[in-house]
Amino acid sequence: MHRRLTGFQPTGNLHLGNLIGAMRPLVAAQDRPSIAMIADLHALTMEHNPDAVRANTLTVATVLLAAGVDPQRTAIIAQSQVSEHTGLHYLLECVTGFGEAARMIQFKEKSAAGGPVRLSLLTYPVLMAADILLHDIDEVPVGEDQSQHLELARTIATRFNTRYGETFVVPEGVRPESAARIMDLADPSRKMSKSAPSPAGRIGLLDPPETIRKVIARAVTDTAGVVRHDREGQPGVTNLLEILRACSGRDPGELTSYGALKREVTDAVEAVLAPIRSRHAELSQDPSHVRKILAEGKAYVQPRAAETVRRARAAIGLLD
Ligand code: AQP
Repeated sequence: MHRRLTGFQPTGNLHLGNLIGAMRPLVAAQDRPSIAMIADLHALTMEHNPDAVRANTLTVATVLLAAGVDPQRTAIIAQSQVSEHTGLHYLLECVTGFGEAARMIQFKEKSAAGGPVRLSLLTYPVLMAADILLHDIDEVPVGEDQSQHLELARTIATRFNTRYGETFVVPEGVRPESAARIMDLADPSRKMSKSAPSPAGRIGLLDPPETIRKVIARAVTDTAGVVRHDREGQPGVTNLLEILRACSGRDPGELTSYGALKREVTDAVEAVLAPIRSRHAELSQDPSHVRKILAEGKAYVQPRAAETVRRARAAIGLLD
Protein backbone atom coordinates (compact mmCIF):
# COMPACT_ATOMS: atom_id res chain seq x y z
CA MET A 1 0.00 0.00 0.00
CA HIS A 2 1.42 3.40 -0.97
CA ARG A 3 2.18 5.95 1.73
CA ARG A 4 1.40 9.58 0.92
CA LEU A 5 2.44 12.94 2.30
CA THR A 6 0.72 16.25 1.61
CA GLY A 7 2.11 19.48 3.03
CA PHE A 8 0.41 22.78 3.87
CA GLN A 9 2.33 25.90 4.80
CA PRO A 10 0.79 27.91 7.64
CA THR A 11 1.58 31.12 5.81
CA GLY A 12 -1.84 32.71 5.63
CA ASN A 13 -5.45 32.17 4.89
CA LEU A 14 -6.24 28.86 3.25
CA HIS A 15 -8.19 29.31 0.05
CA LEU A 16 -10.36 27.44 -2.40
CA GLY A 17 -7.26 26.38 -4.41
CA ASN A 18 -5.82 24.64 -1.33
CA LEU A 19 -9.15 22.87 -0.79
CA ILE A 20 -9.67 21.71 -4.38
CA GLY A 21 -6.01 21.06 -5.22
CA ALA A 22 -4.85 19.43 -2.00
CA MET A 23 -7.39 18.86 0.79
CA ARG A 24 -10.03 17.10 -1.26
CA PRO A 25 -7.52 14.75 -2.93
CA LEU A 26 -6.21 14.01 0.56
CA VAL A 27 -9.70 13.17 1.80
CA ALA A 28 -10.38 11.08 -1.33
CA ALA A 29 -7.21 9.06 -0.79
CA GLN A 30 -7.78 8.21 2.87
CA ASP A 31 -7.96 4.51 2.10
CA ARG A 32 -4.14 4.54 1.98
CA PRO A 33 -1.77 5.53 4.79
CA SER A 34 -1.44 9.31 4.56
CA ILE A 35 0.21 12.10 6.47
CA ALA A 36 -1.00 15.70 6.36
CA MET A 37 1.93 17.82 7.45
CA ILE A 38 1.61 21.44 8.48
CA ALA A 39 4.93 22.81 7.31
CA ASP A 40 5.55 25.35 10.06
CA LEU A 41 9.34 25.17 9.63
CA HIS A 42 8.97 26.02 5.96
CA ALA A 43 6.97 29.08 7.03
CA LEU A 44 10.10 30.42 8.74
CA THR A 45 12.11 30.62 5.52
CA MET A 46 10.69 34.08 4.70
CA GLU A 47 10.08 37.14 6.88
CA HIS A 48 7.40 35.94 9.33
CA ASN A 49 5.36 36.92 12.34
CA PRO A 50 5.83 34.35 15.15
CA ASP A 51 2.30 34.73 16.55
CA ALA A 52 0.80 34.42 13.08
CA VAL A 53 2.72 31.21 12.30
CA ARG A 54 1.62 29.67 15.61
CA ALA A 55 -2.01 30.69 15.09
CA ASN A 56 -2.03 29.62 11.44
CA THR A 57 -0.63 26.22 12.34
CA LEU A 58 -3.64 25.55 14.55
CA THR A 59 -5.99 27.04 11.96
CA VAL A 60 -4.66 24.76 9.21
CA ALA A 61 -5.11 21.74 11.49
CA THR A 62 -8.66 22.85 12.32
CA VAL A 63 -9.55 23.46 8.68
CA LEU A 64 -8.16 20.07 7.67
CA LEU A 65 -10.48 18.44 10.20
CA ALA A 66 -13.39 20.64 9.12
CA ALA A 67 -12.78 19.70 5.47
CA GLY A 68 -13.14 16.01 6.26
CA VAL A 69 -9.61 14.79 6.95
CA ASP A 70 -10.14 11.88 9.33
CA PRO A 71 -7.34 11.80 11.93
CA GLN A 72 -8.00 8.09 12.52
CA ARG A 73 -6.88 7.42 8.96
CA THR A 74 -4.64 10.40 8.15
CA ALA A 75 -2.04 11.48 10.67
CA ILE A 76 -2.14 15.27 11.00
CA ILE A 77 1.21 16.56 12.23
CA ALA A 78 2.97 19.86 12.80
CA GLN A 79 6.38 19.46 11.13
CA SER A 80 8.32 21.11 13.98
CA GLN A 81 6.75 18.88 16.64
CA VAL A 82 8.34 15.81 15.09
CA SER A 83 11.94 16.76 15.75
CA GLU A 84 13.25 13.98 13.48
CA HIS A 85 12.50 16.25 10.50
CA THR A 86 15.32 18.59 11.48
CA GLY A 87 17.52 15.69 12.61
CA LEU A 88 17.36 14.11 9.18
CA HIS A 89 17.61 17.48 7.41
CA TYR A 90 21.22 17.93 8.54
CA LEU A 91 22.25 14.46 7.41
CA LEU A 92 20.73 15.11 3.98
CA GLU A 93 22.52 18.45 3.70
CA CYS A 94 25.72 16.43 3.85
CA VAL A 95 24.87 14.69 0.58
CA THR A 96 23.49 17.77 -1.22
CA GLY A 97 25.59 20.18 -3.27
CA PHE A 98 25.36 23.94 -2.77
CA GLY A 99 24.84 24.29 -6.53
CA GLU A 100 21.94 21.83 -6.48
CA ALA A 101 20.10 23.89 -3.89
CA ALA A 102 20.98 27.24 -5.47
CA ARG A 103 19.51 26.31 -8.84
CA MET A 104 16.02 25.59 -7.51
CA ILE A 105 13.66 27.89 -9.38
CA GLN A 106 11.66 28.79 -6.26
CA PHE A 107 14.83 29.82 -4.46
CA LYS A 108 15.87 31.97 -7.41
CA GLU A 109 12.45 33.61 -7.63
CA LYS A 110 11.95 34.20 -3.91
CA SER A 111 15.52 35.36 -3.30
CA ALA A 112 15.27 37.79 -6.22
CA ALA A 113 12.18 39.39 -4.69
CA GLY A 114 14.36 41.72 -2.58
CA GLY A 115 15.10 41.93 1.13
CA PRO A 116 17.42 39.72 3.15
CA VAL A 117 17.57 36.08 2.04
CA ARG A 118 17.51 33.52 4.83
CA LEU A 119 19.86 30.56 4.56
CA SER A 120 16.84 28.36 5.33
CA LEU A 121 15.28 29.49 2.04
CA LEU A 122 18.22 27.90 0.24
CA THR A 123 18.07 24.67 2.22
CA TYR A 124 14.26 24.43 2.29
CA PRO A 125 14.11 21.79 -0.49
CA VAL A 126 16.50 19.63 1.55
CA LEU A 127 14.16 19.90 4.54
CA MET A 128 11.34 18.97 2.17
CA ALA A 129 13.36 15.89 1.15
CA ALA A 130 13.70 15.04 4.85
CA ASP A 131 9.92 15.44 5.30
CA ILE A 132 9.35 12.84 2.61
CA LEU A 133 12.18 10.37 3.28
CA LEU A 134 11.62 10.36 7.05
CA HIS A 135 8.24 8.66 6.78
CA ASP A 136 9.11 6.14 4.01
CA ILE A 137 6.74 8.02 1.73
CA ASP A 138 6.55 6.55 -1.74
CA GLU A 139 3.86 8.81 -3.25
CA VAL A 140 3.90 12.58 -3.14
CA PRO A 141 1.09 14.48 -4.85
CA VAL A 142 2.87 17.40 -6.53
CA GLY A 143 1.87 20.27 -8.74
CA GLU A 144 4.27 21.64 -11.33
CA ASP A 145 5.72 24.19 -8.91
CA GLN A 146 6.99 21.46 -6.60
CA SER A 147 8.20 18.93 -9.17
CA GLN A 148 11.80 20.22 -9.14
CA HIS A 149 11.90 19.83 -5.34
CA LEU A 150 10.57 16.29 -5.57
CA GLU A 151 13.22 15.49 -8.17
CA LEU A 152 15.88 16.77 -5.74
CA ALA A 153 14.44 14.54 -2.98
CA ARG A 154 14.71 11.56 -5.33
CA THR A 155 18.30 12.48 -6.23
CA ILE A 156 19.28 12.85 -2.57
CA ALA A 157 17.65 9.54 -1.60
CA THR A 158 19.28 7.65 -4.44
CA ARG A 159 22.69 9.20 -3.79
CA PHE A 160 22.52 8.39 -0.08
CA ASN A 161 21.46 4.80 -0.79
CA THR A 162 24.26 4.35 -3.33
CA ARG A 163 27.02 5.81 -1.16
CA TYR A 164 26.03 4.59 2.28
CA GLY A 165 23.79 1.59 1.68
CA GLU A 166 20.06 1.11 1.21
CA THR A 167 18.43 3.50 3.69
CA PHE A 168 15.56 5.42 2.08
CA VAL A 169 12.48 4.65 0.03
CA VAL A 170 12.82 6.65 -3.21
CA PRO A 171 9.55 8.59 -3.62
CA GLU A 172 7.47 9.01 -6.80
CA GLY A 173 5.53 12.15 -7.68
CA VAL A 174 1.89 11.60 -8.53
CA ARG A 175 -0.66 14.00 -9.96
CA PRO A 176 -3.41 14.63 -7.42
CA GLU A 177 -6.69 12.98 -8.44
CA SER A 178 -8.49 16.29 -8.95
CA ALA A 179 -5.57 18.18 -10.39
CA ALA A 180 -7.51 21.40 -10.96
CA ARG A 181 -5.35 24.45 -10.54
CA ILE A 182 -7.49 27.29 -9.30
CA MET A 183 -6.43 30.66 -10.62
CA ASP A 184 -6.59 34.12 -9.03
CA LEU A 185 -10.01 35.65 -9.70
CA ALA A 186 -8.57 39.12 -10.21
CA ASP A 187 -5.65 37.93 -12.37
CA PRO A 188 -6.34 34.52 -13.92
CA SER A 189 -2.79 34.29 -15.28
CA ARG A 190 -1.53 33.43 -11.77
CA LYS A 191 -2.65 30.77 -9.33
CA MET A 192 -4.86 31.63 -6.38
CA SER A 193 -2.39 32.10 -3.54
CA LYS A 194 -2.33 32.74 0.19
CA SER A 195 0.41 35.31 -0.19
CA ALA A 196 -0.99 37.38 -3.08
CA PRO A 197 -0.82 41.00 -1.91
CA SER A 198 -4.49 41.65 -2.72
CA PRO A 199 -7.32 39.44 -1.39
CA ALA A 200 -9.44 40.42 -4.44
CA GLY A 201 -8.57 37.24 -6.31
CA ARG A 202 -8.85 34.80 -3.42
CA ILE A 203 -11.76 32.91 -1.88
CA GLY A 204 -10.76 32.17 1.71
CA LEU A 205 -12.13 28.92 3.10
CA LEU A 206 -13.44 30.77 6.14
CA ASP A 207 -14.63 33.92 4.37
CA PRO A 208 -18.20 34.99 5.15
CA PRO A 209 -20.77 34.48 2.34
CA GLU A 210 -21.00 38.20 1.59
CA THR A 211 -17.24 38.44 0.96
CA ILE A 212 -17.35 35.39 -1.30
CA ARG A 213 -20.25 36.86 -3.26
CA LYS A 214 -18.40 40.13 -3.78
CA VAL A 215 -15.12 38.50 -4.81
CA ILE A 216 -16.89 36.32 -7.38
CA ALA A 217 -19.03 39.22 -8.62
CA ARG A 218 -15.85 41.20 -9.30
CA ALA A 219 -13.96 38.30 -10.89
CA VAL A 220 -12.19 39.28 -14.11
CA THR A 221 -13.84 37.89 -17.25
CA ASP A 222 -13.50 39.22 -20.82
CA THR A 223 -15.45 40.95 -23.55
CA ALA A 224 -16.29 37.84 -25.64
CA GLY A 225 -19.65 37.52 -23.90
CA VAL A 226 -19.78 33.72 -24.39
CA VAL A 227 -19.52 31.20 -21.55
CA ARG A 228 -16.96 28.81 -22.95
CA HIS A 229 -14.10 26.64 -21.70
CA ASP A 230 -11.06 28.22 -23.38
CA ARG A 231 -8.05 28.44 -21.09
CA GLU A 232 -5.98 30.49 -23.55
CA GLY A 233 -8.59 32.85 -24.89
CA GLN A 234 -10.91 33.18 -21.86
CA PRO A 235 -8.86 32.34 -18.76
CA GLY A 236 -11.17 34.12 -16.28
CA VAL A 237 -14.36 32.45 -17.52
CA THR A 238 -12.58 29.09 -17.76
CA ASN A 239 -11.41 29.42 -14.16
CA LEU A 240 -14.99 30.12 -13.04
CA LEU A 241 -16.20 27.08 -14.99
CA GLU A 242 -13.56 24.89 -13.36
CA ILE A 243 -14.48 26.15 -9.90
CA LEU A 244 -18.11 25.42 -10.71
CA ARG A 245 -17.29 21.91 -11.88
CA ALA A 246 -15.09 21.20 -8.85
CA CYS A 247 -17.65 22.53 -6.38
CA SER A 248 -20.86 21.18 -7.91
CA GLY A 249 -19.44 17.96 -9.34
CA ARG A 250 -21.20 18.52 -12.68
CA ASP A 251 -20.82 20.44 -15.88
CA PRO A 252 -23.03 23.50 -16.00
CA GLY A 253 -25.93 23.54 -18.41
CA GLU A 254 -26.37 26.35 -20.90
CA LEU A 255 -25.30 29.59 -19.28
CA THR A 256 -26.12 32.63 -21.30
CA SER A 257 -24.36 35.39 -19.39
CA TYR A 258 -21.38 36.00 -17.15
CA GLY A 259 -23.83 37.18 -14.48
CA ALA A 260 -25.60 33.80 -14.55
CA LEU A 261 -22.25 32.00 -14.42
CA LYS A 262 -21.14 34.02 -11.42
CA ARG A 263 -24.40 33.37 -9.59
CA GLU A 264 -24.03 29.61 -10.17
CA VAL A 265 -20.41 29.71 -9.01
CA THR A 266 -21.36 31.68 -5.89
CA ASP A 267 -24.06 29.16 -4.96
CA ALA A 268 -21.81 26.16 -5.64
CA VAL A 269 -18.88 27.59 -3.64
CA GLU A 270 -21.18 28.54 -0.77
CA ALA A 271 -22.65 25.00 -0.71
CA VAL A 272 -19.12 23.59 -0.33
CA LEU A 273 -17.79 26.14 2.15
CA ALA A 274 -20.79 26.59 4.48
CA PRO A 275 -20.39 23.17 6.17
CA ILE A 276 -16.61 23.67 6.47
CA ARG A 277 -17.16 27.07 8.06
CA SER A 278 -19.63 25.77 10.59
CA ARG A 279 -17.55 22.69 11.47
CA HIS A 280 -14.53 24.99 11.87
CA ALA A 281 -16.53 27.23 14.22
CA GLU A 282 -17.51 24.17 16.30
CA LEU A 283 -13.95 22.86 16.45
CA SER A 284 -12.60 26.28 17.37
CA GLN A 285 -14.61 26.16 20.60
CA ASP A 286 -12.09 23.67 21.93
CA PRO A 287 -8.50 24.33 20.75
CA SER A 288 -7.28 21.61 23.12
CA HIS A 289 -9.02 19.05 20.90
CA VAL A 290 -6.96 20.17 17.89
CA ARG A 291 -3.79 20.14 20.01
CA LYS A 292 -4.65 16.58 21.01
CA ILE A 293 -5.08 15.52 17.36
CA LEU A 294 -1.61 16.92 16.60
CA ALA A 295 -0.15 15.08 19.59
CA GLU A 296 -1.77 11.84 18.41
CA GLY A 297 -0.44 12.40 14.89
CA LYS A 298 3.03 12.90 16.27
CA ALA A 299 2.80 9.78 18.45
CA TYR A 300 1.66 7.77 15.43
CA VAL A 301 4.45 8.84 13.04
CA GLN A 302 7.35 9.14 15.48
CA PRO A 303 8.41 5.47 15.87
CA ARG A 304 8.90 5.08 12.12
CA ALA A 305 10.59 8.49 11.88
CA ALA A 306 12.98 7.63 14.71
CA GLU A 307 13.81 4.34 13.00
CA THR A 308 14.60 6.15 9.72
CA VAL A 309 16.92 8.58 11.48
CA ARG A 310 18.58 5.68 13.30
CA ARG A 311 19.21 3.92 9.96
CA ALA A 312 20.54 7.09 8.33
CA ARG A 313 22.83 7.94 11.28
CA ALA A 314 24.28 4.45 11.31
CA ALA A 315 24.78 4.41 7.52
CA ILE A 316 26.52 7.79 7.37
CA GLY A 317 28.97 6.99 10.16
CA LEU A 318 27.59 8.28 13.47
CA LEU A 319 27.66 6.49 16.81
CA ASP A 320 24.34 5.18 18.08
N1 AQP B 1 -4.35 27.76 -6.68
C1 AQP B 1 -4.21 26.48 -6.36
N2 AQP B 1 -4.90 25.53 -7.03
C2 AQP B 1 -4.79 24.22 -6.70
N3 AQP B 1 -3.99 23.77 -5.69
C3 AQP B 1 -3.30 24.68 -4.99
N4 AQP B 1 -2.44 24.58 -3.94
C4 AQP B 1 -2.01 25.80 -3.60
N5 AQP B 1 -2.55 26.73 -4.40
C5 AQP B 1 -3.35 26.07 -5.27
C6 AQP B 1 -2.07 23.33 -3.28
O1 AQP B 1 -2.33 23.46 -1.89
C7 AQP B 1 -1.36 22.71 -1.14
C8 AQP B 1 -0.80 23.54 -0.03
O2 AQP B 1 -0.06 24.59 -0.58
P1 AQP B 1 1.07 25.28 0.31
O3 AQP B 1 0.50 25.65 1.61
O4 AQP B 1 2.29 24.44 0.34
O5 AQP B 1 1.44 26.55 -0.41
P2 AQP B 1 1.60 26.87 -1.92
O6 AQP B 1 1.60 25.72 -2.81
O7 AQP B 1 2.77 27.75 -2.05
O8 AQP B 1 0.24 27.58 -2.11
P3 AQP B 1 -0.24 29.01 -1.76
O9 AQP B 1 -1.55 28.86 -1.13
O10 AQP B 1 -0.16 29.81 -2.97
O11 AQP B 1 0.74 29.57 -0.65
P4 AQP B 1 1.79 30.74 -0.67
O12 AQP B 1 1.06 31.93 -1.17
O13 AQP B 1 2.15 30.83 0.77
O14 AQP B 1 2.93 30.35 -1.56
C9 AQP B 1 -0.31 22.24 -2.13
O15 AQP B 1 -0.56 20.88 -2.42
C10 AQP B 1 -0.57 23.09 -3.34
O16 AQP B 1 -0.21 22.44 -4.56
